[in-house]
Amino acid sequence: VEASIPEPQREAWLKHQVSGFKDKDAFETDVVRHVETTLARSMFNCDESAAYAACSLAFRDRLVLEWNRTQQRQTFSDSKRVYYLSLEFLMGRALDNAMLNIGQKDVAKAGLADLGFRIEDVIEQEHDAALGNGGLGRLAACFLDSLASLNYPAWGYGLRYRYGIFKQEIIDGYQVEVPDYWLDFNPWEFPRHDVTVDIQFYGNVHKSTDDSGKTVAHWEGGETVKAVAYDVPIPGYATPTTNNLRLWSSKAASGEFDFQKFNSGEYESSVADQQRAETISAVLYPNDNLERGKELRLKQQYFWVAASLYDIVRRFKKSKRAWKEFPDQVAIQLNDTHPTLAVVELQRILVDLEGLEWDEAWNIVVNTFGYTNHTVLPEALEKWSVSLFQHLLPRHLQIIYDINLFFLQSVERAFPNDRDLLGKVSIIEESQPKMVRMAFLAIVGSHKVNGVAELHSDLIKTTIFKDFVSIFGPDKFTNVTNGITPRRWLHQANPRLSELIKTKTGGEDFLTDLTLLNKIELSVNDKDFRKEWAEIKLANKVRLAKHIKASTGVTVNPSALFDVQVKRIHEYKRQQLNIFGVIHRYLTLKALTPEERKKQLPRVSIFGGKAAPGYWMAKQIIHLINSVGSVVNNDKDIGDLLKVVFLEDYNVSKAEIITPASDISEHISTAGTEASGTSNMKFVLNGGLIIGTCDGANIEITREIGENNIFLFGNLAEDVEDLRHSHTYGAHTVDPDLAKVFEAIESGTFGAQQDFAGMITAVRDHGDYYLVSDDFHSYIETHAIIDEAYRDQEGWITKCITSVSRMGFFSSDRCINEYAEGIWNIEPLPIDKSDTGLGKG
Ligand code: CR1
Repeated sequence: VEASIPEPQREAWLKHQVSGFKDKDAFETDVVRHVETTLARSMFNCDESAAYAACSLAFRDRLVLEWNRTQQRQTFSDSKRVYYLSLEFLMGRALDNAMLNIGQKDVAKAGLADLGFRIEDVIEQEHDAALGNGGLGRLAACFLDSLASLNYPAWGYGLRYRYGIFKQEIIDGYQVEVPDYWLDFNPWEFPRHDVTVDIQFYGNVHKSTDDSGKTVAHWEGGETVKAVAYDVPIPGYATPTTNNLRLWSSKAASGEFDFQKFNSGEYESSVADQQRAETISAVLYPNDNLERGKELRLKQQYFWVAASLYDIVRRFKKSKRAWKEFPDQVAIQLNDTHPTLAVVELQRILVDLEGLEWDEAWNIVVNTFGYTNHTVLPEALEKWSVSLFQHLLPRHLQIIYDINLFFLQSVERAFPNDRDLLGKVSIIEESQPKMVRMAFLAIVGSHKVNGVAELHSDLIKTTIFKDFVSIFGPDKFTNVTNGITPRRWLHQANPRLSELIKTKTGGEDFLTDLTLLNKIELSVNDKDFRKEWAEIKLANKVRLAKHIKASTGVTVNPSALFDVQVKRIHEYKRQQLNIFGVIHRYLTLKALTPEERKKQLPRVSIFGGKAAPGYWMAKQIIHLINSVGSVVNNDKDIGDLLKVVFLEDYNVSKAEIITPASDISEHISTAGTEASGTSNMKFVLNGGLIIGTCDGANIEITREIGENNIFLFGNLAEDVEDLRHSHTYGAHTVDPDLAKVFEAIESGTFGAQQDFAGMITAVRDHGDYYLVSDDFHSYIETHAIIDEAYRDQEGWITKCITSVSRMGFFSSDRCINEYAEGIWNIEPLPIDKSDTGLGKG
């Protein structure tokens, strides 16, 4: 605190302390000032994007004050902090969220109107911060919202990608990827050019003996890259607490470029180093639930982990505490295995740089880390080749070998004569080439391992991590069922429903204690309430219908049943099952007489989601959905009875429009494959029902809302293995209704049949790994039940209201409190309203 202002001068600071706008006028003053000074524009050239910029800057000013105060408060209180390490933060837009969390959206709305703008149009100007792929990244964003809202001292650490997840365009029915350069204007980040860390790669290790005879390892040579911090304020809801998300950006360590080379005329190569360094944080890998083992990805991971740990350790060292107190001050959560190198890096810092004994250091490490597993899919479990490690991080490889040695020795002591076991749990897989198993390293290096829904947490204990349960005992393994923030996913996305709920729960407290939702169940028979409920759903559907028209050109009838599946495209999520079902519906309608058709219930099948650029089958699925759409949507026999649309570029801000507008949404993964799912929670919270398999959080949603309020179908996780075995490779008899669907595709009904051959062969000839045929009949029958249930509108609304009232459990606040108590051992930091944040001196 050398830069601290001395006591006598502090009065002047307090006198001039900037305060947030108190009313509409003050807000307008700030906006006009930002337009005229910060943006150097005027009322004669202020468009919506300038209004967005100025409005954001006005809110940012407010946010920054609370942010500074929060940081000072947390520093002075010296309490334990949690650090959430995630390679993905799928934040979406920030302005609307800031206005709502601060509680000044009404002020902004009125102020913007005075100045000539509609707040909705201003909000629309913002580019999504899309630094993530799907559920894992959005979960991290919901967690940040809850951590701040609950006043926990917490930081997020991630990478500041220059390009987030690509923008998806649909051209002639095919996905085309376009780079998403989102940093043109980003008022929500603060570059900290004074907060930098030098990160080392490659080089070699030599060992020496110090005066006391101890061996010391030195990692030398190689190349250095600079990490620069960019900070993003994270406002809590209805609290001044504003936490920090720190994102690292890579830069060449040695200035801008090589002057010597430049002066000698080698212009191109003079910038090569700079470009190589900047490549590290240039782009987010666009894979969801898939790892590809690319060197640059490992570089990203180490770059981010090393910078974050340096920062965390630097902060701890300022407290002058003894090292053994580190886990009392610091909890670090590993969001999947992506940051697992942090375990090794902390051990390296403690042993190589700080001179601690191995065992003492290791104790600290294990007590500091917790690891969350998000998937059991084998293709998503990270493994890195030993040779890549040797090349890129030679000292870390040695430490991994030592960690493994000591671990295996302890296993051997506990389970003598079990050679087999040693091979099974070794962090090093004795394959060709040898691989480092990151999940095993994360387990060994953490004091708690958790799954993200009950079924998933049970599955990891009985399948992929089974042997570790025998070794460490069952208490190390726990469950924390995922949650979502009701601020963004109800209050922000569905303001009218939020208002209506408020009238029945007695104020806005349900947004901080979601269990209060149960009060609306008392109004389930209240006529006016039900009427208003139905009106809101319809209005949300009208809004989505407009979006569909604008983005696809297709006109849909808002009173049709909206059937939605939006999520990353993946075979395990089974969009193919959905589109095969849609084709079945189409064929059935075609076979009816015009008279019979009139009795059918109109449906709109809405799809959205990105395919990883290299995922051929996922791209084929998108193409089939679009091809079916162009046939069905133009079939005069069908009219409004069936429409099929694919919404381009599904992202967080589009989810905010889509989620409140669904009647039924699809969560239909092969049982045992979807760890949790979180959009299932969002849809139910917004008064939509779901069709789902007994998978992930669907099971707990059923338990909470009751099985009459959910449409479950399909085989159970426990039967999946046997079913897979029973499929005869090469000649699998498919379900007869599905066979008819295949016939239609193969006869060219939806365009060139060879375009979709892969999807059919996967089921018919390649063993149907995802059980599409096994579940098809049950899927079709369940959709027929849904049609019937929807005809009974009164019964349907009762189901919706009842379900919403019972969704309290799925708040990310509940989830974060469970982590805080069961894994991190941290407490919220109470807010003293009179606190100036300047501390006591
Ligand atoms: C899972 O597939 C889960 C999220 C968040 C995903 C999804 O079911 O809801 O994590 N897993 O826990 C993942 O991305 C790499 O693994």
